[in-house]
Amino acid sequence: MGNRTFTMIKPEAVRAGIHTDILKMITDNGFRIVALRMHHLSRNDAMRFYAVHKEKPFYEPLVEYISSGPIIAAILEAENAVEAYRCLVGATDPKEAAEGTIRAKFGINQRQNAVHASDSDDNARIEWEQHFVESDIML
Ligand code: 3AN
Repeated sequence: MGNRTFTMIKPEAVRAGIHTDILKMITDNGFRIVALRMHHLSRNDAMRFYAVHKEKPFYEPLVEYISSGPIIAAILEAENAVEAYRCLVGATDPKEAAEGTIRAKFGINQRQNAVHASDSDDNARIEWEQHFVESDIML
């Protein structure tokens, strides 16, 4: 199991100004931020990022939404990072997310669920390489 994962704070959370609370919750839970970037994904960036979902009915609105305003991308470090971070993030639907998770606290609905969390070591790397070059990342 790798010790790094990728997260993205989604546009509605950045727009609402709660990204600092989310970043604090992440570091308070033992994750070290080793790369951080706020930027606005183009429609093409968003399509590439969510390419695995391109057959799903929610793909088009998801692409539209994720490119609707600036996001914050980050690489997080912790032991067994992918699994540990998905645990902190909670279920996709904030209504089903366990108490004390990021989505239970900050999510609005299934689409506007505050953060993205990578689901495997391989996908984490593929995803962070869409936001960072090697020299952006702390050793
Ligand atoms: P997770 O982010 O919990 O791993 P995925 O990978 O299944 O969930 O879905 C990627 C993103 O697609 C979610 N973060 C969410 O924003 C959106 N999404 C997933 N399922 C739905 C749905 N049924 N309706 C609307 N948006 C959805």
